[in-house]
Amino acid sequence: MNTNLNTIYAEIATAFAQNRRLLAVLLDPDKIDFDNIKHLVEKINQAPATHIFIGGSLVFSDVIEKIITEIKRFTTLPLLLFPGHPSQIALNADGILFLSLLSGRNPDYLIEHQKSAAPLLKKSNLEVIPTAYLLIESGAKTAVERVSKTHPILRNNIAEAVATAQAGELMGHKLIYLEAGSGAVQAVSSEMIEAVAKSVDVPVIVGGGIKTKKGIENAYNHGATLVVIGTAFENDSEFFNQILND
Ligand code: 1GP
Repeated sequence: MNTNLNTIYAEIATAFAQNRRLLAVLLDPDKIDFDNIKHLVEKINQAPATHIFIGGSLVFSDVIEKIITEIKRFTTLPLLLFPGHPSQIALNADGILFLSLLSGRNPDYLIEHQKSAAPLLKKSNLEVIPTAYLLIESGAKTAVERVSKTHPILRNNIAEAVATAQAGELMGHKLIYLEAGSGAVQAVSSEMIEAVAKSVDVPVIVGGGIKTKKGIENAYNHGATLVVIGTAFENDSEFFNQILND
């Protein structure tokens, strides 16, 4: 039986209610140099980060588990799995974004992978956070699009994003994740973030292609509760120092 007390979500919901801004650093285990984890985590601790997300398209849980153990030696930030596949479930994380790719029409990412993962998650002590995951067109084909074999919601189709997010909320998802894709050419537009955030009563996460302080603030100013930064930090571990000093 999973006896988790859901403290991570409670904290996100409180931040949402109080209009506080959260920031997750996304680490891709495929790209982490194990010997450099201490340095990387120290940089995250100095950043305004409130969460660490961990996930990638290729990795398997034994590698992730080892990486998580090492990360946890150096930080107390909550560590959430952001998996692309059930094989990436590592039981030593604090929680998991239990994603449903609602923008797509591939049953594997709507229910099949979730079904495969459910028995393990029920037995685990991971905090499971049901998350409606919406892939938004961002200028070029992204890894999520390739791996999931789904089409993103068109950038200017705000009505589609709003209706999908609302359906996600009504289905019981506790977070809406607007995803442009890792390394996206264009981040999700302000108009779309604002329209979605105004149309649901759960926190909105925004990620993909955000590489500047302005981009981060823009997402918050239009209604994001949590912004995810992956590539910008991956490319430059001084990224947060720079934006703090801007
Ligand atoms: C990807 O939203 C995240 O899933 C982060 O994207 O790597 O472009 O920051 P970036």
